[in-house]
Amino acid sequence: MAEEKKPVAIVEEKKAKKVDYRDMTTCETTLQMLRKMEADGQDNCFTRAAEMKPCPIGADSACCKHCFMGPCRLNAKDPYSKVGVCGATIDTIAARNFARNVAAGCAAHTDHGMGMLDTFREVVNGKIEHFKIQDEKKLKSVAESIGIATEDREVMDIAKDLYAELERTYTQVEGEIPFAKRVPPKTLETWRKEGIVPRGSMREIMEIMHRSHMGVDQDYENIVKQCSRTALADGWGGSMVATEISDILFGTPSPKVAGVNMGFLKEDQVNIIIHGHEPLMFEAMVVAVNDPANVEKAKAVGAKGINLLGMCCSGAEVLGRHGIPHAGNFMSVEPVIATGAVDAMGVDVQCIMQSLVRVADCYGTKFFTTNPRAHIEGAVHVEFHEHAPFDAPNQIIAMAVERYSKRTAKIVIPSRKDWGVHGFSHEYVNYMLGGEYRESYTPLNANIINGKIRGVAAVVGCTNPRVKHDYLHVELVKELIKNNVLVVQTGCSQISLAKAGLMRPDAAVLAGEGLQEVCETVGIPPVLSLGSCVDNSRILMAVAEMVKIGGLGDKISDLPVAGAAPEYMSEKAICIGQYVVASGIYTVFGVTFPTVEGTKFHDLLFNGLEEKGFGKWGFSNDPIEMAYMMIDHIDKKRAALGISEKRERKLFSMDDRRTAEG
Ligand code: NFS
Ligand code: SF4
Repeated sequence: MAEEKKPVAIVEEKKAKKVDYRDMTTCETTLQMLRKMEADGQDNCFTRAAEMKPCPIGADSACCKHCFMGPCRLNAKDPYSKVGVCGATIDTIAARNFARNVAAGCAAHTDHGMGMLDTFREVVNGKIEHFKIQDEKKLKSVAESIGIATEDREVMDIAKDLYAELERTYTQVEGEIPFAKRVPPKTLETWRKEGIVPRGSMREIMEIMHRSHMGVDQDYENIVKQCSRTALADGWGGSMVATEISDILFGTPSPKVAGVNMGFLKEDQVNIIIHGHEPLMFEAMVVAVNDPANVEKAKAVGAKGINLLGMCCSGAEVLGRHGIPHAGNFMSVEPVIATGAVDAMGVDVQCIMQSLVRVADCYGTKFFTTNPRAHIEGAVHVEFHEHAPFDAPNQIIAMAVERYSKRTAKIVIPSRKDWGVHGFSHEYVNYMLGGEYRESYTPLNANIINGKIRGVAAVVGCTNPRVKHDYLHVELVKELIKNNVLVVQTGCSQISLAKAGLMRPDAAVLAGEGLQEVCETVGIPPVLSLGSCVDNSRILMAVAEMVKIGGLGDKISDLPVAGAAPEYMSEKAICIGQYVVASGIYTVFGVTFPTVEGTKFHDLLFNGLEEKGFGKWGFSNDPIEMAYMMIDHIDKKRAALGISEKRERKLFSMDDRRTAEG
């Protein structure tokens, strides 16, 4: 174990800026802890966001630092009045910046997926014994979906072939990624025509980095093609592999009642939070906290037991897979430490704020990095090794127990606990609608055609201190279900809605009449929680299935569906948005969008892509407006399918709403 380093002292002395926290979050436990942080003189991402106004030129993506003749700043108010030193136009500059966001987002998801595949290989080769193939049914169905024979074959033989085939998702230099076989043929045809079927993610990321280098691709339309190709290598590639391998190794989620919020911390237990994205260490931790030897250690210092909670995306995965409680989404990670009740926090990769080292130091929480790719200055590094998966968890537990025995920080645990149903997978949706012997999406399509369900919306993504935390997610989803739109969710967004109680079956009363009837008949909430951000691949599988079942067109872009990430912050979200758009789905983002309105690049993303047979981007910061943008789109698709007449209720547009509100 590395020696404990002192946290960096950059902001130690600075007093947190005074702000009204009620304007910043609708999450009452986060609010309570933000106030505590203020009283304790601690800054947090909300106060830092208030102090550091975003650079307006950067926010519009009107600057370039791709070479050292610059950096070059263009004028977003008059975007064609200037060019960079090399002559690059606003369209080239913004498209190249966007391309690099996509590249980083794709790299994050595909590296995660490749890590899962590495573990799978070692399991298949017999070099890792602690993890096993737990879901043989899933293994077979994934293998069959990409043309691997399964009949009368040994599980391990199928698994070996599956490994070899899926490795191509990353390393292949020519041809199409394996999961392209899952794409509805007409959608795939559009991709082929545009030349954007991904080869392998390494190749696509390499090429996009090359093409966005100074002086290479300087045609925004051509750059956007490579953005789509790279992003698709994430959605139908790296992310899909991450989801499928996780299901094969740890089990495909099925619904279970589970808890969300800070109230699940326990004062009389050793509290451990795992925060990050890869499920491997978390899975080992689930076993380790139940190991009698570890429980004994906790009891020996007077604790009643060990209480394990998740945060962010890996938390969302184990919430659905094992019912492990979830402490909160991205904006709640600093506040949860301020409870003083977190004895240890272990993190791996992605969305880990560097500030956590300092916050943990202030409240006495032991803070560990665990992944060789992600050390943080000042944190203790306890590396997780999948060949000896309990070593790191056991060390973290030991340190957490020690901290419990020496707790000095004042402990304030907010009382709020929210319950809901989590763990819907694409397979479970199939089963719940059709039953075990006739698993099918047919009832979903039928209810869309008969108008009880108007359409399906995926509401996903981060939380962001630049907008009111949880507010956009919750208001958007409420408006959607009120209008009979079934909502599916992943990532931090689903935690916002879980806290608002929308993942309980009785939340169906908030839905429109048709959706309510379907929810009550099937026994589901109107908002389905699907897992982490890589599990957006479950949404892709669901829409592919809807096309396959028939009656709703022959490509994804025909479906009455829409997507949104109202409070996004990460480059991964941009990549997700681009693969969802390239797959054929209208996708609306909030916060800010890295383009200048009125430029050709902006117009391509927001209009032109749809004309080429893809989805398109949309933007709004008003959740109600966002809802009606999505509903209007869903209605447009219904009309094109000739099923709009089945609905009696008239479309309630933004103008109607404004009139109604007087
Ligand atoms: Ni998605 Fe997960 Fe949350 Fe955003 Fe970060 S945790 S991968 S990026 S902030 S939803
Ligand atoms: Fe400026 Fe062109 Fe260099 Fe970008 S690539 S920094 S626009 S000179």
